[in-house]
Amino acid sequence: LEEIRHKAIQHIREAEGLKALQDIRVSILGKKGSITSVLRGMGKLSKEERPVIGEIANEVRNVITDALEQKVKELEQIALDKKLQAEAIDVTLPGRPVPTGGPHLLRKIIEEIEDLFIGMGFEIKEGPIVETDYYNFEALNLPQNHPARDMQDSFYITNDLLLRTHTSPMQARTMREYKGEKAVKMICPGIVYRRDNDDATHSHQFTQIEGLYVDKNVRMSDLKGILDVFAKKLFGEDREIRLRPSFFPFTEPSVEMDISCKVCGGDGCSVCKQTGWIEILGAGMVHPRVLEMAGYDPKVYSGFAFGMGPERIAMLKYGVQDIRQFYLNDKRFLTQYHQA
Ligand code: FA5
Repeated sequence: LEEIRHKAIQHIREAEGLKALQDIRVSILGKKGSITSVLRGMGKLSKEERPVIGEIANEVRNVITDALEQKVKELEQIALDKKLQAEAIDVTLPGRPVPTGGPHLLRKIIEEIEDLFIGMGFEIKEGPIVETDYYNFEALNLPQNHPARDMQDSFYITNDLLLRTHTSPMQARTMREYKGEKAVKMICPGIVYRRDNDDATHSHQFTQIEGLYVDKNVRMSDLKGILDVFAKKLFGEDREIRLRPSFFPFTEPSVEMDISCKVCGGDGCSVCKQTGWIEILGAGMVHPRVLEMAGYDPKVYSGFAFGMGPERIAMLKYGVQDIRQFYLNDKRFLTQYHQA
């Protein structure tokens, strides 16, 4: 029995897992276990020996049972410690950033311009990108075969439908909607298409923002005043604007607006060219024929309109060197401006 105890305790101490302990339990205390067979053999012993051996056997069984329980607890504790260690969370580690999107630079500049004009009482309109020949040209005083149609190389879909070449059709559409009665004060951002060859400052797909203000007594000085406020708010108080005579069939007189820029400062250095001025929009007083065709009496109403290119404006404001960057979907370019 002493030997059984001695060996059992040693085996228990060395056991490495619960399975090994179970095997030890069976081999000693099980039906065919060593202690069990000692107890079974008691019948063969003499009367005097029986109680002595019985007591020792019971004691040995208790000692082994205790040792087994103790070892089971130890192993369970080790397993728990291991698990806790594996699942430990170090709250002092830096977080892993979750990549998030952000508005496209072009969307941001359009929203900024929208906010400026909303602040001056303009409403925002949207119109169809697939436009009729009538609204894109005829309603804007550009009849069939008018040479000025060549100024805008167009993508035709059918004889009568095309991808709009500018946002100006929304002048005619909005005036029609207002039925020649109410004042119109709107801007309309949107995508336009031209068969231009792509280069650093030209894209075959780009955006424009149209502006139209029609009311009684709207004058050229109102146009100049609004554009001046717009330029200063967008680019800074030190900027100046300059209007140059130009030609559009739907405005008379027509102008192009330049904004002053440093010839080679930080912003838009290459877009600024060498003159210190850069053109950002076309504008003018709405042509009487255009008012008339849209149902407004030119003897009562007058108005101004303008059309600008937000890509060129964003290039100037954020120093973007190539207009194609807006359309390449290169995340390295786009994410630079998420905080801007
Ligand atoms: C027009 O499209 C006129 N509809 C603007 C207008 C509206 C005049 C209302 C008078 C009254 P223009 O073709 O110049 O004009 O284009 C206007 C602006 O669009 C330009 O100043 C420029 O900023 C931008 N733009 C023109 N072509 C391209 C192009 N291929 N890529 C990028 N931007 C362009």
